[in-house]
Amino acid sequence: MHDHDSHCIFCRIAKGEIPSRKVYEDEELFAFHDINPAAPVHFLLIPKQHIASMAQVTDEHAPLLGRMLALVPRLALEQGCKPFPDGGFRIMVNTGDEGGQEVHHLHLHVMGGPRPWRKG
Ligand code: DGP
Repeated sequence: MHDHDSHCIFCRIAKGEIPSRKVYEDEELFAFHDINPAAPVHFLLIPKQHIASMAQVTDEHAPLLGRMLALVPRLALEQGCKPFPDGGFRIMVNTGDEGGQEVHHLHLHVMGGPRPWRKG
């Protein structure tokens, strides 16, 4: 149903083939804790469909990307981020080598919680 790359670690996580600490799942999306957290709250939100990075995103992906962004506030609160404006969160999308992307499956980093954080 979804484009799937059997060599992609995040495709395999979304399928449950590689274990992760799941935060959320629906038909199109999957979220799980980052294995190397840079902040007290740090999870990744991915489409189940294999999209290599933000650089591959086109108009046809807009509804999917919209769903991803719209889900973040709820998941961030559920994971312990304090409400805006005292709390809040950071969304980061590394893209390509020079963008610092290591895993070539589109993912939103969602980071929050009390500072200092390891990154920024
Ligand atoms: P990026 O540099 O934006 O591609 O970030 C990739 C993130 O993915 C990095 O923070 C660590 C995380 N990560 C890599 N492999 C795994 C894994 O097998 N499980 C989990 N939970 N996270 C992973």
